[in-house]
Amino acid sequence: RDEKSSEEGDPIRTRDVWFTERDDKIALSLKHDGKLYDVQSDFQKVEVYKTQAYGNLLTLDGMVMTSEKDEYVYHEMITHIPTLTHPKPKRALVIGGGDGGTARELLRHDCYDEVVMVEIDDKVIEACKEHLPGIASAFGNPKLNLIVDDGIKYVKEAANGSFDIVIVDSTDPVGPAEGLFTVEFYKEVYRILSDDGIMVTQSESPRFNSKVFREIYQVYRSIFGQDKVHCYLAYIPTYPTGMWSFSYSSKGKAHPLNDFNAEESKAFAKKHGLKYYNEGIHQAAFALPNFVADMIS
Ligand code: AAT
Repeated sequence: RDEKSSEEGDPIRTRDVWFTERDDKIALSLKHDGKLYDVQSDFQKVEVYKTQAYGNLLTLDGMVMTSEKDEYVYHEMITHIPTLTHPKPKRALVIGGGDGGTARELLRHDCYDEVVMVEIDDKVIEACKEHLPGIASAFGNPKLNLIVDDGIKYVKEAANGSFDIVIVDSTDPVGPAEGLFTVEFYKEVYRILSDDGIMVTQSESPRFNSKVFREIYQVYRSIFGQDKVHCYLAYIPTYPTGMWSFSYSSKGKAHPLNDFNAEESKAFAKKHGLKYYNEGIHQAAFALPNFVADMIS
Protein backbone atom coordinates (compact mmCIF):
# COMPACT_ATOMS: atom_id res chain seq x y z
CA ARG A 1 0.00 0.00 0.00
CA ASP A 2 1.39 3.41 -0.98
CA GLU A 3 1.09 5.78 1.90
CA LYS A 4 2.32 9.36 1.98
CA SER A 5 1.86 11.96 4.66
CA SER A 6 -0.36 14.95 4.00
CA GLU A 7 0.50 18.36 5.40
CA GLU A 8 -1.70 17.56 8.38
CA GLY A 9 0.23 14.40 8.98
CA ASP A 10 -2.62 12.07 7.94
CA PRO A 11 -1.67 9.26 5.58
CA ILE A 12 -2.85 9.76 2.00
CA ARG A 13 -3.62 6.45 0.39
CA THR A 14 -3.15 6.21 -3.34
CA ARG A 15 -5.53 3.89 -5.14
CA ASP A 16 -4.81 0.32 -4.17
CA VAL A 17 -6.91 -1.93 -6.39
CA TRP A 18 -5.48 -4.99 -8.10
CA PHE A 19 -6.43 -7.23 -11.00
CA THR A 20 -5.33 -10.80 -10.32
CA GLU A 21 -5.21 -13.71 -12.75
CA ARG A 22 -5.40 -16.78 -10.61
CA ASP A 23 -4.56 -20.35 -11.37
CA ASP A 24 -4.57 -23.23 -8.90
CA LYS A 25 -1.05 -22.54 -7.76
CA ILE A 26 0.20 -19.22 -9.07
CA ALA A 27 -1.22 -15.77 -9.65
CA LEU A 28 -0.23 -12.57 -11.40
CA SER A 29 -1.39 -9.20 -10.05
CA LEU A 30 -1.42 -5.76 -11.61
CA LYS A 31 -2.42 -2.60 -9.80
CA HIS A 32 -5.00 -0.56 -11.69
CA ASP A 33 -6.95 2.67 -11.75
CA GLY A 34 -10.26 1.14 -12.69
CA LYS A 35 -12.07 -0.91 -15.30
CA LEU A 36 -12.71 0.77 -18.64
CA TYR A 37 -14.77 -1.96 -20.32
CA ASP A 38 -16.84 -4.74 -18.86
CA VAL A 39 -19.12 -6.75 -21.15
CA GLN A 40 -20.29 -10.35 -21.06
CA SER A 41 -20.30 -11.33 -24.75
CA ASP A 42 -21.89 -14.45 -26.22
CA PHE A 43 -18.52 -16.20 -25.73
CA GLN A 44 -16.65 -14.74 -22.78
CA LYS A 45 -16.31 -11.93 -20.29
CA VAL A 46 -14.45 -9.07 -21.97
CA GLU A 47 -12.75 -6.55 -19.68
CA VAL A 48 -10.22 -3.74 -20.00
CA TYR A 49 -8.33 -2.47 -16.94
CA LYS A 50 -6.26 0.70 -16.71
CA THR A 51 -3.14 -0.77 -15.13
CA GLN A 52 -0.40 1.36 -13.68
CA ALA A 53 2.54 -0.71 -14.93
CA TYR A 54 1.39 -2.00 -18.34
CA GLY A 55 -1.18 0.50 -19.62
CA ASN A 56 -4.60 -0.71 -20.69
CA LEU A 57 -4.96 -4.44 -20.32
CA LEU A 58 -7.42 -6.74 -22.15
CA THR A 59 -8.63 -9.78 -20.25
CA LEU A 60 -11.02 -12.54 -21.36
CA ASP A 61 -12.71 -14.58 -18.64
CA GLY A 62 -10.21 -13.12 -16.18
CA MET A 63 -7.14 -14.17 -18.21
CA VAL A 64 -4.63 -11.68 -19.58
CA MET A 65 -4.71 -11.41 -23.38
CA THR A 66 -2.62 -8.35 -24.08
CA SER A 67 -1.47 -5.07 -22.62
CA GLU A 68 -0.45 -1.80 -24.24
CA LYS A 69 3.08 -1.94 -22.87
CA ASP A 70 4.16 -5.48 -23.68
CA GLU A 71 1.96 -6.43 -26.65
CA TYR A 72 4.74 -5.75 -29.12
CA VAL A 73 6.71 -8.82 -28.01
CA TYR A 74 3.90 -11.23 -28.85
CA HIS A 75 2.74 -9.49 -32.02
CA GLU A 76 6.18 -8.93 -33.54
CA MET A 77 7.25 -12.49 -32.82
CA ILE A 78 4.12 -14.23 -34.11
CA THR A 79 4.25 -12.38 -37.46
CA HIS A 80 7.77 -11.42 -38.59
CA ILE A 81 9.38 -14.83 -38.09
CA PRO A 82 7.10 -16.60 -40.60
CA THR A 83 6.84 -13.65 -42.99
CA LEU A 84 10.61 -13.15 -43.24
CA THR A 85 11.33 -16.86 -43.83
CA HIS A 86 8.70 -17.50 -46.51
CA PRO A 87 9.84 -16.94 -50.14
CA LYS A 88 7.09 -14.41 -50.86
CA PRO A 89 3.86 -14.60 -48.90
CA LYS A 90 0.85 -12.92 -50.53
CA ARG A 91 -2.11 -14.06 -48.45
CA ALA A 92 -2.20 -14.52 -44.70
CA LEU A 93 -4.94 -15.78 -42.42
CA VAL A 94 -5.20 -14.87 -38.75
CA ILE A 95 -7.46 -16.96 -36.53
CA GLY A 96 -8.51 -14.92 -33.48
CA GLY A 97 -6.30 -11.92 -32.85
CA GLY A 98 -9.26 -9.65 -32.14
CA ASP A 99 -7.10 -6.94 -30.61
CA GLY A 100 -5.65 -6.29 -34.09
CA GLY A 101 -1.97 -6.49 -33.12
CA THR A 102 -1.15 -9.45 -35.38
CA ALA A 103 -2.85 -7.82 -38.37
CA ARG A 104 -1.03 -4.54 -37.66
CA GLU A 105 2.37 -6.29 -37.73
CA LEU A 106 1.60 -8.41 -40.83
CA LEU A 107 0.53 -5.33 -42.73
CA ARG A 108 3.91 -3.70 -42.21
CA HIS A 109 5.05 -6.13 -44.93
CA ASP A 110 4.33 -4.84 -48.43
CA CYS A 111 4.34 -8.38 -49.86
CA TYR A 112 0.83 -9.14 -48.59
CA ASP A 113 -2.07 -8.53 -50.98
CA GLU A 114 -4.57 -9.59 -48.36
CA VAL A 115 -4.73 -10.42 -44.67
CA VAL A 116 -7.89 -12.25 -43.63
CA MET A 117 -8.64 -12.16 -39.94
CA VAL A 118 -11.37 -14.32 -38.43
CA GLU A 119 -12.27 -13.35 -34.88
CA ILE A 120 -15.22 -14.97 -33.17
CA ASP A 121 -16.10 -12.15 -30.78
CA ASP A 122 -16.96 -8.65 -32.00
CA LYS A 123 -16.89 -7.39 -28.40
CA VAL A 124 -13.12 -7.98 -28.30
CA ILE A 125 -12.74 -5.85 -31.41
CA GLU A 126 -14.98 -3.15 -29.95
CA ALA A 127 -13.13 -3.08 -26.60
CA CYS A 128 -9.74 -2.80 -28.32
CA LYS A 129 -10.80 -0.12 -30.79
CA GLU A 130 -12.05 1.95 -27.86
CA HIS A 131 -9.37 1.30 -25.27
CA LEU A 132 -6.25 -0.16 -26.94
CA PRO A 133 -6.23 1.96 -30.13
CA GLY A 134 -2.49 1.58 -30.71
CA ILE A 135 -2.96 -2.18 -31.03
CA ALA A 136 -6.16 -1.88 -33.06
CA SER A 137 -4.64 0.52 -35.58
CA ALA A 138 -4.88 -1.78 -38.62
CA PHE A 139 -8.65 -2.19 -38.61
CA GLY A 140 -9.08 0.51 -41.26
CA ASN A 141 -6.41 -0.91 -43.59
CA PRO A 142 -7.93 -1.78 -47.01
CA LYS A 143 -5.81 -4.96 -47.25
CA LEU A 144 -7.44 -6.33 -44.09
CA ASN A 145 -10.49 -8.51 -44.59
CA LEU A 146 -12.06 -8.76 -41.14
CA ILE A 147 -14.58 -11.55 -40.63
CA VAL A 148 -16.47 -11.99 -37.38
CA ASP A 149 -17.05 -15.73 -37.22
CA ASP A 150 -15.74 -18.98 -35.79
CA GLY A 151 -12.22 -19.61 -37.11
CA ILE A 152 -12.79 -23.37 -37.08
CA LYS A 153 -15.73 -23.03 -39.44
CA TYR A 154 -13.82 -20.60 -41.67
CA VAL A 155 -10.85 -22.93 -42.06
CA LYS A 156 -13.11 -25.88 -42.82
CA GLU A 157 -14.73 -23.96 -45.67
CA ALA A 158 -11.58 -22.33 -47.12
CA ALA A 159 -10.13 -23.60 -50.43
CA ASN A 160 -7.11 -25.94 -50.64
CA GLY A 161 -3.79 -24.11 -50.76
CA SER A 162 -5.35 -20.68 -50.38
CA PHE A 163 -3.02 -19.16 -47.75
CA ASP A 164 0.76 -18.77 -47.59
CA ILE A 165 0.76 -18.04 -43.86
CA VAL A 166 -1.77 -19.11 -41.22
CA ILE A 167 -1.39 -17.60 -37.76
CA VAL A 168 -3.39 -19.07 -34.91
CA ASP A 169 -3.54 -16.15 -32.49
CA SER A 170 -6.15 -17.48 -30.20
CA THR A 171 -7.00 -18.00 -26.58
CA ASP A 172 -6.07 -20.87 -24.32
CA PRO A 173 -7.88 -24.20 -24.84
CA VAL A 174 -10.98 -23.34 -22.83
CA GLY A 175 -14.23 -21.80 -24.10
CA PRO A 176 -14.49 -20.82 -27.78
CA ALA A 177 -10.88 -21.81 -28.54
CA GLU A 178 -11.19 -25.42 -27.39
CA GLY A 179 -11.69 -26.70 -30.94
CA LEU A 180 -8.56 -24.83 -32.04
CA PHE A 181 -6.44 -27.38 -30.19
CA THR A 182 -7.65 -30.50 -32.03
CA VAL A 183 -6.07 -32.71 -34.72
CA GLU A 184 -9.03 -32.08 -37.05
CA PHE A 185 -8.48 -28.33 -36.95
CA TYR A 186 -4.75 -28.53 -37.76
CA LYS A 187 -5.41 -30.97 -40.59
CA GLU A 188 -7.68 -28.36 -42.12
CA VAL A 189 -5.03 -25.67 -41.63
CA TYR A 190 -2.51 -27.90 -43.43
CA ARG A 191 -4.95 -28.39 -46.29
CA ILE A 192 -5.55 -24.65 -46.82
CA LEU A 193 -1.83 -23.80 -46.76
CA SER A 194 -0.07 -23.33 -50.11
CA ASP A 195 2.74 -25.79 -50.95
CA ASP A 196 5.39 -23.68 -49.26
CA GLY A 197 3.03 -22.39 -46.57
CA ILE A 198 3.82 -21.86 -42.90
CA MET A 199 1.60 -22.15 -39.84
CA VAL A 200 2.50 -20.28 -36.67
CA THR A 201 0.56 -20.64 -33.44
CA GLN A 202 0.90 -19.31 -29.93
CA SER A 203 1.71 -22.54 -28.12
CA GLU A 204 1.30 -21.59 -24.45
CA SER A 205 3.81 -21.55 -21.62
CA PRO A 206 6.05 -24.65 -21.51
CA ARG A 207 6.23 -24.41 -17.72
CA PHE A 208 2.68 -23.42 -16.92
CA ASN A 209 0.70 -25.31 -19.57
CA SER A 210 3.07 -28.26 -19.95
CA LYS A 211 0.44 -30.85 -20.84
CA VAL A 212 -1.09 -28.80 -23.66
CA PHE A 213 2.38 -27.75 -24.78
CA ARG A 214 3.55 -31.35 -25.19
CA GLU A 215 0.33 -32.50 -26.80
CA ILE A 216 0.09 -29.81 -29.44
CA TYR A 217 3.65 -30.39 -30.66
CA GLN A 218 2.82 -34.07 -31.08
CA VAL A 219 -0.23 -33.09 -33.08
CA TYR A 220 1.68 -30.63 -35.29
CA ARG A 221 4.41 -33.21 -35.96
CA SER A 222 1.88 -35.90 -36.84
CA ILE A 223 0.51 -33.58 -39.53
CA PHE A 224 3.50 -31.59 -40.84
CA GLY A 225 6.22 -34.16 -40.21
CA GLN A 226 8.70 -34.68 -37.40
CA ASP A 227 11.38 -32.29 -38.65
CA LYS A 228 9.02 -29.63 -39.97
CA VAL A 229 7.90 -28.28 -36.60
CA HIS A 230 9.98 -25.82 -34.57
CA CYS A 231 9.42 -24.10 -31.26
CA TYR A 232 10.55 -20.59 -30.39
CA LEU A 233 10.30 -18.49 -27.28
CA ALA A 234 9.73 -14.93 -26.23
CA TYR A 235 9.45 -13.14 -22.91
CA ILE A 236 6.08 -11.69 -22.10
CA PRO A 237 5.86 -10.35 -18.55
CA THR A 238 2.06 -10.31 -18.30
CA TYR A 239 1.58 -13.97 -19.29
CA PRO A 240 1.84 -16.78 -16.72
CA THR A 241 5.55 -17.46 -15.97
CA GLY A 242 6.66 -14.79 -18.48
CA MET A 243 8.07 -17.43 -20.83
CA TRP A 244 5.87 -17.90 -23.86
CA SER A 245 6.19 -20.25 -26.81
CA PHE A 246 5.25 -20.17 -30.47
CA SER A 247 5.24 -23.00 -32.96
CA TYR A 248 6.48 -22.77 -36.56
CA SER A 249 5.35 -25.55 -38.88
CA SER A 250 6.31 -25.69 -42.50
CA LYS A 251 4.39 -27.50 -45.22
CA GLY A 252 7.14 -27.11 -47.83
CA LYS A 253 10.83 -26.32 -47.60
CA ALA A 254 10.71 -23.11 -45.57
CA HIS A 255 12.99 -23.32 -42.55
CA PRO A 256 12.99 -20.71 -39.77
CA LEU A 257 16.78 -20.38 -39.62
CA ASN A 258 18.11 -21.66 -42.96
CA ASP A 259 15.80 -19.36 -44.88
CA PHE A 260 16.48 -16.38 -42.74
CA ASN A 261 18.37 -13.41 -44.15
CA ALA A 262 19.96 -11.40 -41.35
CA GLU A 263 20.45 -8.29 -43.46
CA GLU A 264 16.85 -8.26 -44.59
CA SER A 265 15.58 -8.76 -41.03
CA LYS A 266 17.83 -6.09 -39.67
CA ALA A 267 16.70 -3.57 -42.28
CA PHE A 268 13.04 -4.43 -41.70
CA ALA A 269 13.27 -4.02 -37.92
CA LYS A 270 15.07 -0.73 -38.31
CA LYS A 271 12.72 0.68 -40.92
CA HIS A 272 9.69 0.01 -38.74
CA GLY A 273 11.24 0.87 -35.40
CA LEU A 274 10.35 -2.56 -33.98
CA LYS A 275 10.71 -2.88 -30.24
CA TYR A 276 11.53 -6.58 -29.85
CA TYR A 277 12.21 -8.41 -33.10
CA ASN A 278 15.61 -8.08 -34.74
CA GLU A 279 18.02 -10.40 -36.56
CA GLY A 280 19.66 -11.55 -33.33
CA ILE A 281 16.37 -12.28 -31.57
CA HIS A 282 15.16 -14.22 -34.62
CA GLN A 283 17.99 -16.71 -34.26
CA ALA A 284 18.17 -16.74 -30.48
CA ALA A 285 14.44 -17.42 -30.11
CA PHE A 286 14.90 -20.96 -31.47
CA ALA A 287 17.50 -21.86 -28.85
CA LEU A 288 15.53 -23.81 -26.25
CA PRO A 289 16.39 -24.45 -22.62
CA ASN A 290 16.92 -28.19 -22.04
CA PHE A 291 13.70 -28.68 -20.12
CA VAL A 292 11.71 -27.23 -23.02
CA ALA A 293 13.59 -29.18 -25.70
CA ASP A 294 13.09 -32.39 -23.72
CA MET A 295 9.35 -31.84 -23.50
CA ILE A 296 8.95 -31.86 -27.27
CA SER A 297 11.72 -34.22 -28.35
N1 AAT B 1 -3.18 -11.04 -29.70
C1 AAT B 1 -3.09 -11.61 -28.41
C2 AAT B 1 -4.41 -11.89 -27.84
C3 AAT B 1 -5.02 -13.09 -27.87
S1 AAT B 1 -6.66 -12.96 -28.05
C4 AAT B 1 -7.22 -14.39 -28.83
C5 AAT B 1 -8.54 -14.15 -29.56
O1 AAT B 1 -8.97 -15.41 -30.10
C6 AAT B 1 -9.69 -13.62 -28.70
O2 AAT B 1 -10.08 -12.37 -29.19
C7 AAT B 1 -10.80 -14.67 -28.87
O3 AAT B 1 -12.10 -14.12 -28.94
C8 AAT B 1 -10.39 -15.33 -30.19
N2 AAT B 1 -10.93 -16.68 -30.41
C9 AAT B 1 -11.09 -17.67 -29.51
N3 AAT B 1 -11.66 -18.75 -30.09
C10 AAT B 1 -11.85 -18.43 -31.40
C11 AAT B 1 -12.41 -19.13 -32.52
N4 AAT B 1 -12.89 -20.38 -32.40
N5 AAT B 1 -12.44 -18.49 -33.72
C12 AAT B 1 -11.96 -17.23 -33.86
N6 AAT B 1 -11.44 -16.52 -32.84
C13 AAT B 1 -11.38 -17.11 -31.62
C14 AAT B 1 -4.30 -14.37 -27.67
C15 AAT B 1 -3.86 -14.51 -26.27
C16 AAT B 1 -2.95 -15.65 -26.01
C17 AAT B 1 -3.23 -16.33 -24.70
C18 AAT B 1 -2.27 -16.00 -23.65
N7 AAT B 1 -2.54 -16.69 -22.41
